[in-house]
Amino acid sequence: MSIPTTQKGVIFYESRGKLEYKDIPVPTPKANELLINVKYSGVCHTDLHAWHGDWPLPVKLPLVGGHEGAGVVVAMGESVKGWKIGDYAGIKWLNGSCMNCEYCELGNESNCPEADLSGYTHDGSFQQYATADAIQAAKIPAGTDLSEVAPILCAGVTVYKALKSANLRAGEWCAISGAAGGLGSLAVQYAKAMGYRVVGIDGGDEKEKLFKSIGGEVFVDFTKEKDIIGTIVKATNGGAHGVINVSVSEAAIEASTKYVRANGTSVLVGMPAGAVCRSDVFDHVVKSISIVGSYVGNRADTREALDFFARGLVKSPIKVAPLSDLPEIFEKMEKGQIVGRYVVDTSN
Ligand code: 8ID
Ligand code: ZN
Ligand code: ZN
Repeated sequence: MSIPTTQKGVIFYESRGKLEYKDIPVPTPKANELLINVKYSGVCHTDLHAWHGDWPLPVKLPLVGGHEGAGVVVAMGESVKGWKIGDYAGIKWLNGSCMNCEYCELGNESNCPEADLSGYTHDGSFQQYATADAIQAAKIPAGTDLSEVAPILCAGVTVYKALKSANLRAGEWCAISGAAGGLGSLAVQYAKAMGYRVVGIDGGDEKEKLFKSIGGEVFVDFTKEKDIIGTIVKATNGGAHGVINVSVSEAAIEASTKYVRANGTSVLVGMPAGAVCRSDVFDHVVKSISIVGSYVGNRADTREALDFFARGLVKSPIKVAPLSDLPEIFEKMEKGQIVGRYVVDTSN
């Protein structure tokens, strides 16, 4: 297979700088890395946070973003085991970790102090050829639709792990705040497949339509409903047993601490810039609620999340656009106008 020396990619040189679609060099895989010909990449809100410089963790500059890349292995370093040329592979947020620290030892690799992050500290999937640590790269079964599987690699894995962190039992109520966005639209489906009843919070008729079409039971429109907390408590007969916070809103996160049921868990996933989670201490104690953070997932979570997808229990509500459209996709995302997930096709 002949590998070119240059390729198309979207790169930016400074925070909020121009997103340039242009020819850039094809990277060379290190001894432990795969070179993946990326066919499709999901566009996650994290990519927008990275471009904005929203978080206290510095990004590599210049940067090629993207961390939901699905493609084909075209080359590999000399110490790679368990992969062959032509295999389908996925690029995840966690590109690689040390595999030696106390966190890695227990399978909590995303918490590794040396975590290397695709589209953040390591050039990611908004290019035609990207490198990925062979240990962390996701194995995608042959024959999988690469455009549809792309969002599973971050959004799917993340919400699946977050749902596990909510410790719910079948038949219990799960609230999903941001239910028709990229993560939310997958969270609704994983929650259903895991046996939970779903109440979703998001804004607008198109988002309500998507939510209902993927199995959501009760929709609360935050742009219209004045009493979001009261409505959820009533609909769930006492509050949601668990909440998955995937909106990019500090106010929505605070509300989740109020409509969660006694002994329930509010899981923090979305990370609005500079946000603080406020919870009334009296209620927190008397209702004995838990507020927990959840950060992507490990290799087992990835395998399991992909398995739900492969069995058809979870479908990706995607819109495919050319990679060169990334600036317009970011603009829509900033305005909260995306229903489901955009996936970019790297061939144009
Ligand atoms: O591992 C992690 N913790 C992780 C992994 C991946 C992504 C965290 N994230 C974070 C992202 O960085 C981002 O902060 O999760 C957040 C959501 O990512 P996304 O799903 O990719 O974003 P989106 O597609 O823009 O969806 C956000 C949804 O929230 C709704 C919007 O309408 C949109 O549908 N929303 C907003 I903004 N305000 C809301 C509100 N007040 C709201 N929904 C309900 N109430
Ligand atoms: Zn992501
Ligand atoms: Zn480590």
